[in-house]
Amino acid sequence: MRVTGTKIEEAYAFARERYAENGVDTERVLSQLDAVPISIHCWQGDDVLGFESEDASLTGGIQATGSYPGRARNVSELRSDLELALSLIPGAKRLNLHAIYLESDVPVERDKIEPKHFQGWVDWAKAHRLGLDFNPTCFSHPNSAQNLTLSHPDNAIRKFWIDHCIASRRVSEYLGEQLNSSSIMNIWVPDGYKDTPAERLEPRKRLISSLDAVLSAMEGKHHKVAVEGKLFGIGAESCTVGSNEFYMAYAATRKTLLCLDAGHFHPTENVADKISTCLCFLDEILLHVSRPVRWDSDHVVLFDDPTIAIAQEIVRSDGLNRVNVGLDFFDASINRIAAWVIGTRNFRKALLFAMLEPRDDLKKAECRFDYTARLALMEEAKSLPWTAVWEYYCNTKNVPAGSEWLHSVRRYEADVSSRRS
Ligand code: RNT
Ligand code: ZN
Repeated sequence: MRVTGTKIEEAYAFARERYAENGVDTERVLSQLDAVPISIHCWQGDDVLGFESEDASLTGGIQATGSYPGRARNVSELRSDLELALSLIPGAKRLNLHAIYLESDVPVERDKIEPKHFQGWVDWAKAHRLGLDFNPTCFSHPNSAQNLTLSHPDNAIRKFWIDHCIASRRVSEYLGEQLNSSSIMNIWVPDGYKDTPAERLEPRKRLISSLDAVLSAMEGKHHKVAVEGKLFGIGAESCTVGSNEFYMAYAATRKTLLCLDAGHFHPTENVADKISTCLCFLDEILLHVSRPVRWDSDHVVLFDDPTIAIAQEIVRSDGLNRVNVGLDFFDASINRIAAWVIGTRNFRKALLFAMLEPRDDLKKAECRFDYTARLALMEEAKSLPWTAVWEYYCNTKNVPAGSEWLHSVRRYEADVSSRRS
Protein backbone atom coordinates (compact mmCIF):
# COMPACT_ATOMS: atom_id res chain seq x y z
CA MET A 1 0.00 0.00 0.00
CA ARG A 2 1.15 3.50 -0.80
CA VAL A 3 2.27 5.68 2.09
CA THR A 4 0.19 8.87 2.31
CA GLY A 5 1.64 12.32 1.68
CA THR A 6 0.90 13.34 5.27
CA LYS A 7 2.87 10.42 6.68
CA ILE A 8 5.76 11.30 4.41
CA GLU A 9 5.65 14.92 5.59
CA GLU A 10 5.56 13.88 9.23
CA ALA A 11 8.54 11.60 8.78
CA TYR A 12 10.37 14.38 6.97
CA ALA A 13 9.69 16.92 9.75
CA PHE A 14 11.32 14.53 12.21
CA ALA A 15 14.24 13.79 9.85
CA ARG A 16 14.80 17.48 9.25
CA GLU A 17 15.21 18.02 12.99
CA ARG A 18 17.59 15.10 13.37
CA TYR A 19 19.75 16.42 10.56
CA ALA A 20 19.65 19.97 11.97
CA GLU A 21 21.04 18.55 15.24
CA ASN A 22 23.93 17.25 13.13
CA GLY A 23 24.50 20.61 11.48
CA VAL A 24 22.84 19.68 8.17
CA ASP A 25 20.16 21.84 6.54
CA THR A 26 17.99 19.36 4.60
CA GLU A 27 16.12 22.09 2.71
CA ARG A 28 19.38 23.43 1.34
CA VAL A 29 20.56 19.95 0.47
CA LEU A 30 17.35 19.19 -1.42
CA SER A 31 17.48 22.31 -3.55
CA GLN A 32 21.14 21.60 -4.38
CA LEU A 33 20.45 17.93 -5.07
CA ASP A 34 17.60 18.70 -7.43
CA ALA A 35 19.84 20.84 -9.63
CA VAL A 36 22.58 18.23 -10.17
CA PRO A 37 22.01 16.80 -13.65
CA ILE A 38 22.36 13.10 -14.34
CA SER A 39 22.95 12.27 -17.98
CA ILE A 40 20.88 9.22 -18.84
CA HIS A 41 22.34 7.05 -21.58
CA CYS A 42 19.88 6.38 -24.41
CA TRP A 43 21.52 3.05 -25.24
CA GLN A 44 20.00 1.10 -22.33
CA GLY A 45 16.71 1.23 -24.27
CA ASP A 46 17.74 -0.74 -27.35
CA ASP A 47 20.78 -2.82 -26.34
CA VAL A 48 23.25 -0.35 -27.94
CA LEU A 49 22.11 -1.11 -31.50
CA GLY A 50 21.04 2.33 -32.74
CA PHE A 51 18.98 3.19 -35.82
CA GLU A 52 21.51 3.18 -38.62
CA SER A 53 20.21 -0.04 -40.11
CA GLU A 54 17.87 -2.84 -39.10
CA ASP A 55 20.55 -5.50 -39.01
CA ALA A 56 23.00 -3.70 -36.72
CA SER A 57 25.10 -5.79 -34.36
CA LEU A 58 27.13 -4.65 -31.39
CA THR A 59 30.92 -5.02 -31.62
CA GLY A 60 33.94 -3.44 -29.94
CA GLY A 61 34.19 -5.84 -27.02
CA ILE A 62 31.04 -4.67 -25.25
CA GLN A 63 27.93 -6.80 -24.85
CA ALA A 64 24.29 -6.41 -23.87
CA THR A 65 23.32 -9.91 -22.76
CA GLY A 66 19.74 -11.11 -22.31
CA SER A 67 16.64 -11.35 -24.44
CA TYR A 68 13.96 -9.63 -22.37
CA PRO A 69 11.10 -8.59 -24.66
CA GLY A 70 10.35 -4.95 -25.43
CA ARG A 71 13.54 -3.53 -26.91
CA ALA A 72 12.91 -0.13 -28.56
CA ARG A 73 13.17 -0.76 -32.31
CA ASN A 74 12.98 2.80 -33.58
CA VAL A 75 13.33 6.38 -32.45
CA SER A 76 9.69 6.91 -31.50
CA GLU A 77 9.65 3.78 -29.33
CA LEU A 78 12.87 4.86 -27.66
CA ARG A 79 11.51 8.34 -26.94
CA SER A 80 8.25 6.96 -25.62
CA ASP A 81 10.15 4.56 -23.30
CA LEU A 82 12.41 7.38 -22.14
CA GLU A 83 9.42 9.60 -21.38
CA LEU A 84 8.06 7.00 -18.99
CA ALA A 85 11.46 6.52 -17.33
CA LEU A 86 12.00 10.30 -16.99
CA SER A 87 8.61 10.69 -15.29
CA LEU A 88 9.67 8.26 -12.55
CA ILE A 89 13.05 9.81 -11.75
CA PRO A 90 13.33 13.00 -9.67
CA GLY A 91 15.80 15.82 -10.36
CA ALA A 92 17.59 17.45 -13.29
CA LYS A 93 18.26 15.13 -16.20
CA ARG A 94 20.12 15.12 -19.49
CA LEU A 95 20.08 12.58 -22.31
CA ASN A 96 23.26 11.05 -23.65
CA LEU A 97 23.12 10.12 -27.35
CA HIS A 98 25.44 8.12 -29.59
CA ALA A 99 25.97 8.89 -33.28
CA ILE A 100 24.13 5.68 -34.26
CA TYR A 101 20.88 7.18 -32.91
CA LEU A 102 20.59 9.52 -35.90
CA GLU A 103 17.40 9.97 -37.91
CA SER A 104 17.60 9.80 -41.69
CA ASP A 105 15.54 8.33 -44.54
CA VAL A 106 18.67 7.36 -46.41
CA PRO A 107 21.81 5.65 -45.04
CA VAL A 108 24.41 8.15 -43.80
CA GLU A 109 28.06 7.17 -43.39
CA ARG A 110 29.51 7.91 -39.96
CA ASP A 111 31.94 10.50 -41.31
CA LYS A 112 29.03 12.34 -42.96
CA ILE A 113 26.67 12.81 -40.00
CA GLU A 114 25.31 16.34 -39.61
CA PRO A 115 23.36 18.31 -37.02
CA LYS A 116 20.20 17.93 -39.12
CA HIS A 117 20.20 14.19 -38.41
CA PHE A 118 19.68 15.03 -34.75
CA GLN A 119 17.06 17.78 -35.16
CA GLY A 120 14.34 15.42 -33.97
CA TRP A 121 16.24 14.83 -30.74
CA VAL A 122 16.78 18.57 -30.29
CA ASP A 123 13.06 19.28 -30.66
CA TRP A 124 12.20 16.45 -28.29
CA ALA A 125 14.82 17.59 -25.75
CA LYS A 126 13.46 21.14 -25.86
CA ALA A 127 9.96 19.87 -25.16
CA HIS A 128 11.23 17.85 -22.20
CA ARG A 129 13.69 20.47 -20.93
CA LEU A 130 16.70 18.20 -21.28
CA GLY A 131 20.29 18.96 -22.19
CA LEU A 132 21.91 16.59 -24.68
CA ASP A 133 25.32 14.93 -24.56
CA PHE A 134 26.89 13.07 -27.45
CA ASN A 135 29.31 10.30 -28.42
CA PRO A 136 30.93 9.38 -31.72
CA THR A 137 30.26 5.67 -32.34
CA CYS A 138 33.65 4.10 -33.07
CA PHE A 139 32.44 0.48 -33.00
CA SER A 140 29.81 -1.74 -34.67
CA HIS A 141 31.12 -0.81 -38.14
CA PRO A 142 33.10 -2.55 -40.94
CA ASN A 143 35.91 -0.02 -40.43
CA SER A 144 36.30 -1.18 -36.82
CA ALA A 145 36.50 -4.86 -37.80
CA GLN A 146 40.12 -5.16 -36.62
CA ASN A 147 39.18 -3.59 -33.30
CA LEU A 148 41.32 -0.58 -34.25
CA THR A 149 39.91 2.85 -35.15
CA LEU A 150 41.74 6.07 -34.25
CA SER A 151 44.95 4.05 -33.78
CA HIS A 152 44.56 2.00 -36.98
CA PRO A 153 47.79 1.69 -38.99
CA ASP A 154 45.95 2.33 -42.27
CA ASN A 155 45.78 6.07 -42.96
CA ALA A 156 42.45 5.90 -44.79
CA ILE A 157 40.70 4.03 -41.97
CA ARG A 158 42.22 6.29 -39.36
CA LYS A 159 41.05 9.33 -41.35
CA PHE A 160 37.53 7.88 -41.54
CA TRP A 161 37.36 7.76 -37.74
CA ILE A 162 38.98 11.17 -37.32
CA ASP A 163 36.35 12.60 -39.67
CA HIS A 164 33.62 10.81 -37.77
CA CYS A 165 34.82 12.36 -34.50
CA ILE A 166 35.03 15.81 -36.08
CA ALA A 167 31.53 15.43 -37.55
CA SER A 168 30.40 14.36 -34.06
CA ARG A 169 31.92 17.50 -32.58
CA ARG A 170 29.84 19.58 -35.02
CA VAL A 171 26.73 17.73 -33.92
CA SER A 172 27.61 18.13 -30.25
CA GLU A 173 28.27 21.85 -30.77
CA TYR A 174 24.83 22.19 -32.35
CA LEU A 175 23.14 20.33 -29.50
CA GLY A 176 24.81 22.56 -26.92
CA GLU A 177 23.99 25.73 -28.78
CA GLN A 178 20.35 24.80 -29.49
CA LEU A 179 19.62 23.71 -25.94
CA ASN A 180 21.61 26.49 -24.33
CA SER A 181 23.48 23.97 -22.24
CA SER A 182 27.01 22.82 -22.95
CA SER A 183 27.07 19.34 -24.49
CA ILE A 184 29.75 16.84 -23.50
CA MET A 185 31.16 14.78 -26.35
CA ASN A 186 32.87 11.69 -25.04
CA ILE A 187 35.30 9.72 -27.19
CA TRP A 188 35.66 6.04 -26.41
CA VAL A 189 37.39 3.75 -28.90
CA PRO A 190 37.66 -0.03 -28.56
CA ASP A 191 41.21 -0.14 -29.92
CA GLY A 192 43.27 -2.99 -28.58
CA TYR A 193 44.78 -6.41 -29.10
CA LYS A 194 43.57 -9.85 -28.06
CA ASP A 195 47.12 -11.15 -27.81
CA THR A 196 50.46 -9.60 -26.93
CA PRO A 197 51.14 -6.89 -29.50
CA ALA A 198 54.56 -6.59 -31.13
CA GLU A 199 54.54 -2.91 -30.25
CA ARG A 200 52.46 -0.77 -27.95
CA LEU A 201 54.15 2.57 -28.46
CA GLU A 202 53.30 3.14 -32.13
CA PRO A 203 49.54 2.52 -31.77
CA ARG A 204 49.51 4.90 -28.81
CA LYS A 205 51.35 7.56 -30.80
CA ARG A 206 48.84 7.12 -33.62
CA LEU A 207 45.98 7.53 -31.16
CA ILE A 208 47.54 10.77 -29.90
CA SER A 209 47.93 12.21 -33.37
CA SER A 210 44.35 11.26 -34.32
CA LEU A 211 42.94 12.82 -31.17
CA ASP A 212 45.03 15.94 -31.75
CA ALA A 213 43.57 16.20 -35.26
CA VAL A 214 40.06 15.92 -33.82
CA LEU A 215 40.77 18.60 -31.22
CA SER A 216 42.40 21.08 -33.58
CA ALA A 217 39.61 20.83 -36.17
CA MET A 218 37.33 23.33 -34.47
CA GLU A 219 36.74 25.42 -31.41
CA GLY A 220 34.21 24.23 -28.86
CA LYS A 221 31.93 27.02 -27.71
CA HIS A 222 28.94 24.92 -26.78
CA HIS A 223 30.49 21.52 -26.33
CA LYS A 224 33.38 19.95 -24.44
CA VAL A 225 35.42 16.91 -25.41
CA ALA A 226 36.02 14.05 -22.97
CA VAL A 227 38.19 10.96 -23.46
CA GLU A 228 37.43 7.59 -21.85
CA GLY A 229 40.08 5.03 -20.97
CA LYS A 230 39.65 1.37 -20.26
CA LEU A 231 41.47 -1.62 -18.86
CA PHE A 232 40.39 -4.29 -21.35
CA GLY A 233 37.50 -5.42 -23.52
CA ILE A 234 36.40 -8.75 -24.95
CA GLY A 235 38.93 -9.35 -27.73
CA ALA A 236 41.31 -6.72 -26.34
CA GLU A 237 42.52 -8.65 -23.30
CA SER A 238 46.26 -8.09 -23.77
CA CYS A 239 46.44 -4.42 -24.65
CA THR A 240 44.04 -1.50 -24.72
CA VAL A 241 45.61 1.41 -26.59
CA GLY A 242 43.62 4.04 -24.69
CA SER A 243 44.44 2.98 -21.14
CA ASN A 244 43.55 5.11 -18.13
CA GLU A 245 47.13 6.42 -17.77
CA PHE A 246 47.19 7.25 -21.47
CA TYR A 247 44.06 9.37 -21.27
CA MET A 248 44.88 10.89 -17.90
CA ALA A 249 48.06 12.35 -19.41
CA TYR A 250 46.26 13.22 -22.63
CA ALA A 251 43.45 15.06 -20.85
CA ALA A 252 45.88 16.95 -18.59
CA THR A 253 48.11 18.11 -21.46
CA ARG A 254 45.31 18.87 -23.95
CA LYS A 255 42.85 20.28 -21.42
CA THR A 256 40.02 17.92 -22.28
CA LEU A 257 37.76 16.21 -19.78
CA LEU A 258 38.67 12.71 -18.61
CA CYS A 259 35.89 10.14 -18.40
CA LEU A 260 36.11 7.60 -15.58
CA ASP A 261 33.90 4.59 -16.24
CA ALA A 262 33.40 2.60 -13.04
CA GLY A 263 33.75 -0.67 -15.00
CA HIS A 264 37.08 0.15 -16.61
CA PHE A 265 39.53 -0.65 -13.85
CA HIS A 266 40.97 -3.63 -12.04
CA PRO A 267 38.22 -5.13 -9.86
CA THR A 268 39.88 -4.10 -6.60
CA GLU A 269 40.71 -0.55 -7.65
CA ASN A 270 38.79 2.20 -5.87
CA VAL A 271 37.34 4.33 -8.65
CA ALA A 272 36.00 6.93 -6.20
CA ASP A 273 39.53 7.60 -4.93
CA LYS A 274 40.57 8.77 -8.42
CA ILE A 275 38.12 11.67 -8.48
CA SER A 276 40.04 14.01 -6.17
CA THR A 277 43.29 13.36 -8.06
CA CYS A 278 41.60 14.19 -11.35
CA LEU A 279 40.20 17.39 -9.86
CA CYS A 280 43.75 18.48 -8.93
CA PHE A 281 44.86 18.41 -12.56
CA LEU A 282 41.75 18.79 -14.69
CA ASP A 283 39.08 21.48 -14.78
CA GLU A 284 36.26 19.00 -15.17
CA ILE A 285 35.71 15.27 -15.45
CA LEU A 286 32.96 13.00 -16.73
CA LEU A 287 31.76 9.89 -14.96
CA HIS A 288 30.23 6.79 -16.49
CA VAL A 289 28.56 5.37 -13.43
CA SER A 290 28.23 1.67 -14.05
CA ARG A 291 28.53 -1.67 -12.23
CA PRO A 292 31.12 -4.22 -13.20
CA VAL A 293 30.43 -7.78 -12.01
CA ARG A 294 33.73 -9.66 -12.37
CA TRP A 295 34.39 -7.75 -15.60
CA ASP A 296 33.14 -4.64 -17.42
CA SER A 297 29.68 -6.17 -17.54
CA ASP A 298 27.68 -2.92 -17.37
CA HIS A 299 25.10 -4.18 -14.89
CA VAL A 300 22.45 -1.76 -13.59
CA VAL A 301 23.82 0.69 -10.99
CA LEU A 302 22.95 -0.29 -7.42
CA PHE A 303 22.75 1.74 -4.23
CA ASP A 304 25.90 -0.03 -3.12
CA ASP A 305 29.18 0.89 -1.44
CA PRO A 306 31.19 1.68 -4.59
CA THR A 307 28.39 3.91 -5.92
CA ILE A 308 27.96 5.70 -2.59
CA ALA A 309 31.74 6.19 -2.41
CA ILE A 310 31.69 7.90 -5.82
CA ALA A 311 28.91 10.25 -4.73
CA GLN A 312 30.72 10.96 -1.45
CA GLU A 313 33.95 11.82 -3.23
CA ILE A 314 32.15 14.27 -5.53
CA VAL A 315 30.51 15.98 -2.56
CA ARG A 316 33.52 15.86 -0.24
CA SER A 317 35.70 17.40 -2.99
CA ASP A 318 33.15 20.20 -3.56
CA GLY A 319 33.04 18.82 -7.08
CA LEU A 320 29.37 19.08 -7.96
CA ASN A 321 30.15 21.76 -10.57
CA ARG A 322 33.18 20.02 -12.03
CA VAL A 323 32.12 16.40 -12.10
CA ASN A 324 29.65 15.63 -14.88
CA VAL A 325 27.60 12.57 -14.03
CA GLY A 326 26.66 10.17 -16.81
CA LEU A 327 25.41 6.62 -16.60
CA ASP A 328 26.64 3.69 -18.66
CA PHE A 329 24.99 0.30 -18.30
CA PHE A 330 23.01 -1.94 -20.62
CA ASP A 331 21.11 -4.90 -19.31
CA ALA A 332 18.92 -6.80 -21.78
CA SER A 333 17.80 -9.42 -19.24
CA ILE A 334 15.26 -7.25 -17.40
CA ASN A 335 12.69 -4.61 -18.35
CA ARG A 336 14.84 -1.90 -19.94
CA ILE A 337 12.76 1.01 -18.65
CA ALA A 338 12.96 -0.37 -15.12
CA ALA A 339 16.74 -0.63 -15.60
CA TRP A 340 16.93 3.11 -16.33
CA VAL A 341 14.67 3.97 -13.39
CA ILE A 342 16.50 1.75 -10.90
CA GLY A 343 19.99 2.87 -11.92
CA THR A 344 19.22 6.58 -12.12
CA ARG A 345 17.20 6.71 -8.91
CA ASN A 346 20.03 4.86 -7.20
CA PHE A 347 22.63 7.39 -8.21
CA ARG A 348 20.35 10.26 -7.15
CA LYS A 349 19.88 8.47 -3.80
CA ALA A 350 23.64 8.08 -3.46
CA LEU A 351 24.08 11.81 -4.07
CA LEU A 352 21.46 12.63 -1.45
CA PHE A 353 23.05 10.27 1.05
CA ALA A 354 26.44 11.90 0.44
CA MET A 355 25.08 15.43 0.66
CA LEU A 356 23.39 14.72 4.00
CA GLU A 357 26.70 13.79 5.62
CA PRO A 358 27.53 15.96 8.67
CA ARG A 359 30.54 17.32 6.83
CA ASP A 360 31.46 20.19 9.12
CA ASP A 361 31.64 17.97 12.17
CA LEU A 362 33.67 15.37 10.28
CA LYS A 363 36.15 17.93 9.02
CA LYS A 364 36.51 19.48 12.47
CA ALA A 365 37.19 16.08 14.02
CA GLU A 366 39.84 15.38 11.40
CA CYS A 367 41.48 18.77 11.92
CA ARG A 368 41.98 18.04 15.60
CA PHE A 369 43.22 14.51 14.76
CA ASP A 370 40.25 13.09 16.59
CA TYR A 371 39.93 10.05 14.38
CA THR A 372 37.77 8.35 16.99
CA ALA A 373 35.06 11.00 16.61
CA ARG A 374 35.47 10.98 12.83
CA LEU A 375 34.81 7.25 12.67
CA ALA A 376 31.96 7.43 15.18
CA LEU A 377 30.23 10.24 13.29
CA MET A 378 30.69 8.61 9.91
CA GLU A 379 29.19 5.38 11.14
CA GLU A 380 26.26 7.01 12.95
CA ALA A 381 25.50 9.12 9.87
CA LYS A 382 24.66 5.92 8.02
CA SER A 383 21.59 5.39 10.17
CA LEU A 384 20.27 8.94 10.20
CA PRO A 385 16.77 9.03 8.61
CA TRP A 386 17.88 9.85 5.07
CA THR A 387 15.12 7.68 3.54
CA ALA A 388 12.50 10.05 4.98
CA VAL A 389 14.25 12.91 3.19
CA TRP A 390 14.30 10.87 -0.04
CA GLU A 391 10.59 10.07 0.12
CA TYR A 392 9.73 13.68 0.84
CA TYR A 393 11.90 14.83 -2.06
CA CYS A 394 10.20 12.40 -4.48
CA ASN A 395 6.80 13.52 -3.22
CA THR A 396 7.57 17.19 -3.83
CA LYS A 397 8.67 16.30 -7.37
CA ASN A 398 5.50 14.30 -8.07
CA VAL A 399 7.52 11.17 -8.55
CA PRO A 400 6.69 7.88 -6.75
CA ALA A 401 8.49 7.77 -3.41
CA GLY A 402 9.00 4.00 -3.40
CA SER A 403 8.59 0.87 -5.46
CA GLU A 404 5.12 1.88 -6.67
CA TRP A 405 6.84 3.29 -9.77
CA LEU A 406 7.04 -0.33 -10.87
CA HIS A 407 3.25 -0.38 -11.41
CA SER A 408 3.59 2.27 -14.13
CA VAL A 409 6.34 0.29 -15.82
CA ARG A 410 4.28 -2.93 -15.63
CA ARG A 411 1.20 -1.22 -17.07
CA TYR A 412 3.24 0.16 -19.96
CA GLU A 413 4.81 -3.23 -20.46
CA ALA A 414 1.41 -4.90 -20.73
CA ASP A 415 -0.05 -2.23 -23.01
CA VAL A 416 2.97 -1.26 -25.11
CA SER A 417 6.41 -2.79 -24.88
CA SER A 418 5.56 -6.50 -24.51
CA ARG A 419 3.65 -6.27 -27.81
CA ARG A 420 6.83 -5.50 -29.70
CA SER A 421 8.34 -8.42 -31.57
C1 RNT B 1 32.70 0.92 -23.44
C2 RNT B 1 32.54 2.28 -22.88
C3 RNT B 1 31.61 3.19 -23.64
C4 RNT B 1 30.34 2.51 -24.08
C5 RNT B 1 29.25 3.44 -24.57
C6 RNT B 1 28.23 2.72 -25.37
O1 RNT B 1 33.37 0.07 -22.61
O2 RNT B 1 32.17 2.21 -21.55
O3 RNT B 1 31.36 4.31 -22.87
O4 RNT B 1 29.79 1.72 -23.08
O5 RNT B 1 29.78 4.51 -25.20
ZN1 ZN C 1 31.64 4.03 -20.57
